[in-house]
Amino acid sequence: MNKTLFRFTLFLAALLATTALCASKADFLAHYKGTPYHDSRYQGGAQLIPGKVICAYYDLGGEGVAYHDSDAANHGSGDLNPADGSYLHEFRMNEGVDISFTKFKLDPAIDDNPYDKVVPPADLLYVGWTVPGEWFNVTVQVAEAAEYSADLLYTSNRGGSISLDVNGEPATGPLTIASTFDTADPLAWRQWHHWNLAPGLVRLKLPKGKSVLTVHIVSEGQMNLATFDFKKAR
Ligand SMILES: [Ca+2]
Ligand SMILES: [Ca+2]
Repeated sequence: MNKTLFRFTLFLAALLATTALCASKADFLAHYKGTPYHDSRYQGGAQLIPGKVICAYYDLGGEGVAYHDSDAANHGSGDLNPADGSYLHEFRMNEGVDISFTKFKLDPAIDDNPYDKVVPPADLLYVGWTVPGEWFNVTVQVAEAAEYSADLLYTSNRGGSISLDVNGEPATGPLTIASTFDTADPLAWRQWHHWNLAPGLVRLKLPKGKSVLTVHIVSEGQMNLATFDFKKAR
């Protein structure tokens, strides 16, 4: 093959790959029935990248569309956190994804405890009671096509793994989550509240504009997932 023909073949291959990527995105978005989360307090629509993607603001659309959860009950909102008319206790309480929020200044300490590797913000909503096979979608709005990395704010009682899809296509493979279990903590239930940051855990390419991220619980579960802080990768 001469040089010109070789270059042309490379160009054609790249063009076909780009076209396939755009086609799969358009195809996925055309059929996707979920919509960006909004409520009386959060009206931001699609979550912005770069920026902090809040897991608890996963999409509207229900079981099988915007998420899959192992049971229809919300074990946090309206259950662990009894319905009392407050925003945090009743947050998405009729949806299957299990949600709670970080609690500070209690005795014994819950989320501001001495075993935190990183102290999270107070009253931060997070997805908990995670089980392998569960997933949730988040519609995002991406400022520019680029490779991005994200730091995950989380707790993990026994380690495990998650993965992310972009517009229905696997984008990361399994990502190992380090355990935050600490034998020094005398309180067994607090093993679910040792917060940590996994810097640069996620690395993926995103097209400009609207996309849907799917967060999968791959193994172990028992993780609390709060935020993915996306920045352009370096
Ligand atoms: Ca549930
Ligand atoms: Ca669950």
